[in-house]
Amino acid sequence: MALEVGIVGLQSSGKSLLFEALTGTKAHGEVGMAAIPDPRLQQLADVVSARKVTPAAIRVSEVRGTGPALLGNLRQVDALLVVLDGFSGTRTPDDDLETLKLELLVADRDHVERRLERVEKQAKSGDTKLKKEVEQLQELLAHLDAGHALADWQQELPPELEPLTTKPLIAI
Ligand SMILES: Nc1nc2c(ncn2[C@@H]2O[C@H](COP(=O)(O)OP(=O)(O)OP(=O)(O)O)[C@@H](O)[C@H]2O)c(=O)[nH]1
Ligand SMILES: [Mg+2]
Repeated sequence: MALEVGIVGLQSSGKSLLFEALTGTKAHGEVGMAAIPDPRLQQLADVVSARKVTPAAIRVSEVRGTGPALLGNLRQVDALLVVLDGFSGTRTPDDDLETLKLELLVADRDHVERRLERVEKQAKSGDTKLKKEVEQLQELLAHLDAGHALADWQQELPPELEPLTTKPLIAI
């Protein structure tokens, strides 16, 4: 399966332009493929007279804003590309990065809370595994509400969780 990255950023930070530059398409708020340039590929293809050459590619998805619902679309990606406006002179990229990280944290808190609500209902059946997850999620939510990062959580995370704040983050 191809590696997948998600583009996030505040309004007018250059998300769509980066998406376009990487994928060569203008499909805003969509998913595209970015070919990984590798000069060895054509050489190899020539040696074996390959009829078809398929470069390795990265899946790129762009979300059109922040907020838990939109950011939630990126729970499957392998890394986040945070686009920061360093060109207009009207913004402070460091501050925007902090704002973005906070948005990601809020989205993860929301994610944990929703999962807790769901598992709490399911745990009424008496399933001990689910009851244990309820306890874990309650502790995790308390940890987040105390202002701690999910990445600082020392115990193992419930495997069904798909947090955003533990993903590699590349600021652009
Ligand atoms: N000079 C300069 N202009 C840029 C750069 N990146 C984006 N722009 C311009 O800034 C404007 C906003 O860029 P977009 O790529 O549309 O930004 P966006 O984050 O997709 O914006 P929204 O989808 O509205 O949130 C456009 O006019 C771009 O051409 C850059 O690196 N340098
Ligand atoms: Mg855009």
